[in-house]
Amino acid sequence: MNHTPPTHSGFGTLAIHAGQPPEATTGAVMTPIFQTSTYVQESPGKHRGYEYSRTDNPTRTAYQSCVAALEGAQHALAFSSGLATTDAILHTLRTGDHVISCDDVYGGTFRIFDKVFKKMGIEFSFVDLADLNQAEKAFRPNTKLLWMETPTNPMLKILDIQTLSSLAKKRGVLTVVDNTFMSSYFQKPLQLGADIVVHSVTKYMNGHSDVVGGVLATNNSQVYTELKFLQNAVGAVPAPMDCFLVMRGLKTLHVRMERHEKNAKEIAHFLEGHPKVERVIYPGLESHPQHALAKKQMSGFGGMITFFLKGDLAAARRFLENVQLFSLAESLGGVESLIEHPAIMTHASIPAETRKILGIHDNLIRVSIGIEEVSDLRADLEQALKEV
Ligand code: P1T
Repeated sequence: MNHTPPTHSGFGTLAIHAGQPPEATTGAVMTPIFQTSTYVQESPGKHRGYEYSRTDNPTRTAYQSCVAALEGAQHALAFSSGLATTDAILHTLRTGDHVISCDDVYGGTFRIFDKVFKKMGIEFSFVDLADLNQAEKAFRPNTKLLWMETPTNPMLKILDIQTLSSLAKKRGVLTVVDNTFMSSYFQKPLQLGADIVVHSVTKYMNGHSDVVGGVLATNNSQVYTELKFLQNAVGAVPAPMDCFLVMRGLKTLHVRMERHEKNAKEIAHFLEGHPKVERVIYPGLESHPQHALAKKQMSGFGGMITFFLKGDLAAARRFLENVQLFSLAESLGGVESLIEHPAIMTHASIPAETRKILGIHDNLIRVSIGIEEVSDLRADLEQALKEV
């Protein structure tokens, strides 16, 4: 029996089966956690495809194959965190190279660009890539990478992957899309022309807030070979147990994402109609300035909502201290609902001046809508808003 699903299988079938045939020696249906650092060799250099677990591990191989299938990619590589994935990609650059990044990125992504790689002589421009004019003007002769997060974190701006990728391609620049907020289920950057797609799998891909990890996928074999080399040479690989957990999480990705979205839509509408809320940003709302683009390039709107309270930092604190079911915590994309204050928490490493320009004000709240009963989530927000 051939247990490998054909590549044209539906998303849910690939999520459950891709890269995961029953284990050869025992028939175990679930891919085992190959908790080993090394592999016996018959003769020096003569082995069964595995020699050392930094280089390759069967649990990681299965997980990478599954992600590749979900992204419609030939290759995927897993890392020990989302930022370790970013680090590997930036290691393909040389001193004097230039990177264009969207201006609204996760605080940690900004930090590794601005505080780690800038020091090594890589140049960065942070640009509002939602403005195609600005995007076009940002290219320089030494531009090597175009980095975008879409939707952006935390302002949920939508960047036009297809147009931006083609602008980059014309100039021989590689495009990277951080697909963390949409997951492989709602957005397919490679099909829209991106060269590399990355995820913090810490979020929706794993979905249970019990793993920190990252992954990338590509159809460019040359890029893959270089990044595969770096995965081993730099060595920020995920442990076998984490690979197993993410793979288990992926099996329900399609089901979870549908529920995240259903709940988020309802909460976004509820917040939009609430008198203590100034403005709600959710790509699925008609009021989102790029709702049409979101509808075109995504197959769903996801579970992330950003909103402004009417009030100041004290009001925001009061609200955040009073939620009960939502956990006040960094991160997102887990089955449980999280809430946070970007200016003080996830985006503190962005300079205050820049935060102001981006709109990350003290009354800005970010929520990751989980898959609990939506009536309970709504009731919790309602009672905390009463305290403001
Ligand atoms: O935390 P890590 O797995 O290293 O991933 C970093 C990262 C990369 N890209 C995006 C879009 C992200 O949101 C993150 C991590 N973000 C959070 C921890 C957060 O709360 O926004």
